[in-house]
Amino acid sequence: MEPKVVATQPFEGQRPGTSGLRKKVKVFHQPHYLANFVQSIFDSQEDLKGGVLVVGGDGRFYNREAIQVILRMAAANGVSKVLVGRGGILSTPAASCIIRKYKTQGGIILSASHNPGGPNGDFGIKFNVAAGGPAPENVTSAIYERTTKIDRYLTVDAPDVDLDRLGSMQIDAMVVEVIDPVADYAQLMESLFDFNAIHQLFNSGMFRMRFDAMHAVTGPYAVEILENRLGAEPGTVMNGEPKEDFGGGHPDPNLVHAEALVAMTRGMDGLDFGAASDGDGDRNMILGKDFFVTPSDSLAVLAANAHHAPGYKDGIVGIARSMPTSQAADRVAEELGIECYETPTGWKFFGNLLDAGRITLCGEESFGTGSDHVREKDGLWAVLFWLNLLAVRQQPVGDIVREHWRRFGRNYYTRHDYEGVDAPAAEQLMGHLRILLPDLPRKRLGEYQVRYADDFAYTDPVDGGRADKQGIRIGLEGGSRIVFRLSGTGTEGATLRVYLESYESDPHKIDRETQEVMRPLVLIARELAQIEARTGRLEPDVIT
Ligand code: VG1
Ligand code: CO
Repeated sequence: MEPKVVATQPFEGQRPGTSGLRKKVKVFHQPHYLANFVQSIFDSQEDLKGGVLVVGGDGRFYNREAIQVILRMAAANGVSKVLVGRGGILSTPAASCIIRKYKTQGGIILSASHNPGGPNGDFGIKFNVAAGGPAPENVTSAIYERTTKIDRYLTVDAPDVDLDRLGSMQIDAMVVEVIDPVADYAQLMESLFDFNAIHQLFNSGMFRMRFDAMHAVTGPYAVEILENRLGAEPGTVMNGEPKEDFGGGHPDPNLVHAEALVAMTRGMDGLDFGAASDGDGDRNMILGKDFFVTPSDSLAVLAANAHHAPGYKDGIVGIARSMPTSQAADRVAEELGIECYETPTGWKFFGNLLDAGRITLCGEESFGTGSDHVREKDGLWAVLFWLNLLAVRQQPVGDIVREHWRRFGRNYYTRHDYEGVDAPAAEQLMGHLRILLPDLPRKRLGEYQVRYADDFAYTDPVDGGRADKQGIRIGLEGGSRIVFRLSGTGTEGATLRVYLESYESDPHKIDRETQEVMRPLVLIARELAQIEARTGRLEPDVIT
């Protein structure tokens, strides 16, 4: 059948952000909006013609409809086969796993991650390349360029595909194979971690945990892996049923949005282990009894203990962390005698380092941890890594982390987010900081002498690609830092993120309360950026 050519006009603002194109559902609902972006992927990625494409999403509102649009357009654009998760479901790391395992030409992932869903919530779409990772800058730029000139898209007249039935179907010449979204991923996890040891831990009767899937995509993955394969008691997975609106919640696994889980780990009867994942399953939060593991520490602890997990028994070759992530991992890398890379925010910057075999582990302060097993951060992977560690070391979470601090020192860390700030005001605030930069290195801020101050720029060591203006970085004596950047994933106004870090090497001073330790730095950051005057905000909306 001849494809149908539909005339269209460019929409403004289809430039992918930190992780794909994210907008309100209402924006995506405009006629042609989604189709324009999808056609721009096909027009700029020639390998997809005659190739195989993976499609799936986090199950949020508009997921199923969007998949039907994409399937018809894929058929019209000459894709030979699409692998789609049953029910339209694929967690972000599972999609990456499937792209790699079946050597496909790429994938389209539908998600706005931790942003709320539902008719008034957010939707998102991103393209992942054949290596399995988020499209690098040159690819997202090519897609964006195309969206600014697009005047037609291709589709076919075909009925909806039954996404709930496993097996193969056709749309014209294209095969659509509906696959089990969990099986390949679960198999990969079994190959990396000691499932017997974790099984014994659950069987011991001495270990209590809950995993909060936050009514998002990881529910089916967590039930299959934790309860069915590892023998955790039924009910270990809470909020395990994916819902289009995430049960009205904010599927963001942090101390604020996973409050109920956090409460279960506190006090006399607190759980030994609590964990949560986000909308699309790539983030993780790790909790012990009365203990919160900051994501930056989690990366450092996993790096220092990687040899305990079968998949990493020969050690790790290098580590990378995003710029605002604390420098805790750097100290581990130094001791292990391996490279540590500092990259801009966003998982796409880890892809080349992973592909080139320069790093094994990588992570971000925003509850993202991962390795070379896929090309996305991976929530359940991190949870299993911790479980493997707990099973081998037979110590509580808090003891493992405290021991780590005694050995490497502690990087006290906190992030303050000011959400929904007036966008021009936020830009001006950043502009103001940029003006201050040249003079800062000779200044004292409070008790601290400034060591360096810059607007972070990155040159990819593998392909030489440049990324400028990635955030204001102010290094203080003694290893403390203040970082300012604007979010690239929000859909309303601007979000200002202030990242603060303070290093303590004295083993007697590693058990202090984080916000208390950070107070002087918080005040310096507020004053320097004139946060109250410029945004009208006295306090941040979210502190993690
Ligand atoms: C945020 C995080 C960043 C993460 C990105 C995508 O981006 O800070 O570290 O990679 O979200 O994560 P930003 O630009 O809003 O700071 V996810 O789980 O939303 O795909
Ligand atoms: Co996510």
